[in-house]
Amino acid sequence: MANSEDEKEEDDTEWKYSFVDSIPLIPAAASDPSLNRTSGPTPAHRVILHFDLDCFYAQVEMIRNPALREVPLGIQQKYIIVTCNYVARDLGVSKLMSVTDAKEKCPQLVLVKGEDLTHYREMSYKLTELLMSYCPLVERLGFDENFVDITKIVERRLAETPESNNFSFKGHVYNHTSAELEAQDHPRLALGSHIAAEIREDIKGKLGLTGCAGIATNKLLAKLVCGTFKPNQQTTLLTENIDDIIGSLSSLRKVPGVGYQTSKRLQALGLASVKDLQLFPLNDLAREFGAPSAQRLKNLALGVDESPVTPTGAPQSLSDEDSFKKISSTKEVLEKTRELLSNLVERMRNDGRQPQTFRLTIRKYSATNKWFNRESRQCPIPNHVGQKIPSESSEDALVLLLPLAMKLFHKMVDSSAAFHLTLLNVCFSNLQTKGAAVSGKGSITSFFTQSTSPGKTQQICSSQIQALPTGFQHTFILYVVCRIPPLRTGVVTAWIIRLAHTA
Ligand code: TTP
Ligand code: MG
Repeated sequence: MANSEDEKEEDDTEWKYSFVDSIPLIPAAASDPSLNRTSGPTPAHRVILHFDLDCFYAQVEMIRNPALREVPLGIQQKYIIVTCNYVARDLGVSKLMSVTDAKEKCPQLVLVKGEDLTHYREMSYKLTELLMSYCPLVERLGFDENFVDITKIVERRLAETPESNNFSFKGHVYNHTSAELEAQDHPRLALGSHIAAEIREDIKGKLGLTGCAGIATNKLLAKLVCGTFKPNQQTTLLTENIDDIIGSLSSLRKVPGVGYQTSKRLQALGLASVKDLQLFPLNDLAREFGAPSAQRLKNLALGVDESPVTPTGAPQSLSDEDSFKKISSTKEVLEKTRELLSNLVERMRNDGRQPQTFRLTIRKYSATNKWFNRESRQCPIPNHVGQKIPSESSEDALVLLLPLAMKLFHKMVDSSAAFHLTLLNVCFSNLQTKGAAVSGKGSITSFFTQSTSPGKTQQICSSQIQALPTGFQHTFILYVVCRIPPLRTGVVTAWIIRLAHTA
């Protein structure tokens, strides 16, 4: 049953990992047979978000081909529609319908094969990575769901909020039409709803994806409330409505955490509804499932979930990107790449792992395909450069990475002709923990750092530059440039561009 998600073991069934598989039994609950909702270490002050993207595979396909947005779209795996867009849902198609039934319901349904998960997986990790830029406590659940524990962010905001503040909720509040009155009594959840809205907006802005969010005091409740209003909406669950939402579940199988096998065993005990489970004696339940699982089931039936948001593990790549109306000169590309790389190197340094591969992605302007017109080139990161990234000399790494980036750029863009870019993305992948990478010798950067100090670099004369090994000259100049304020780099930029171009 228990089978936690492991990124290193990601495979084509990753979306399948369900809540029941991802939550370990809680030993503390086992030793405390009371059913008290406030027992255990869970503070009622936790604020947990659950994100679930709308019609995920279909959204990815609609981003890749915007023409699909307006038509009923089904994603087909073998003979099943694994998901469909909301246009198709309005016409009676539903998830997991057979292709035959779906075509019968909606003859104009457009089908896209969804067996190759590459794009879905890529987008899935991008989402988790984006969430992790808010806070490290992000737990993946399948491809398109994530829990985020934002308690600390909320506490910080609360501390900064003046006492006179009038709290309000963003989005829906479960079982409430007008939530203004409750907001003062639930400042944390109210703030949580604002943070959820900000994050959803960011997901839309950066990845072009819409989704739902649930805001509650634990994972179980956040997941339950998340789907109350779909698509592209969010709902907050107040503690006084926990019984309502649990009571609304039509069967035990609807309780996140109760899988198929468990529900069969409960059925065999004569339990059909959530109410049945709530009332069933714990001791009898323990005889069938053992004390820890029995307590866990009882807790779930009461909306109690003390399990922490357990970070799924570091992503397999880190990237940063920016989109813009127009970049059409190599100088702008260099400046933007430098800015992005600087942030990324900093994040990579905090991460502590050493990337082995660098990828540059660009998006060329296209009037017809605004979102998914991307092109990438990648190259290995020389070990002496990679080693610098998670170290104190990460700035030096930046200097060495810029020419690599520009070289990749020139592979994709003929800069002697006019070009129009709308996005740049820099990415480190193949991340290895310290010691795993081959140790490098003779780092050109260490040569620079030994022979120059930042203050002195601007005084280096051209003969010294020319004395450097061919191919490292441009690197050295970039090293200098990165140490002087951006506004003063203009003069040498043209030179650097030429050097990077020929590298
Ligand atoms: P879901 O989140 O269940 O569905 P969804 O995101 O498509 O739609 P919703 O708006 O209702 O959230 O699953 C996420 C993706 O997982 C889905 O896009 C396709 C894939 N999937 C399968 O491959 N097989 C399945 O049986 C299910 C349910 C989903
Ligand atoms: Mg979804």
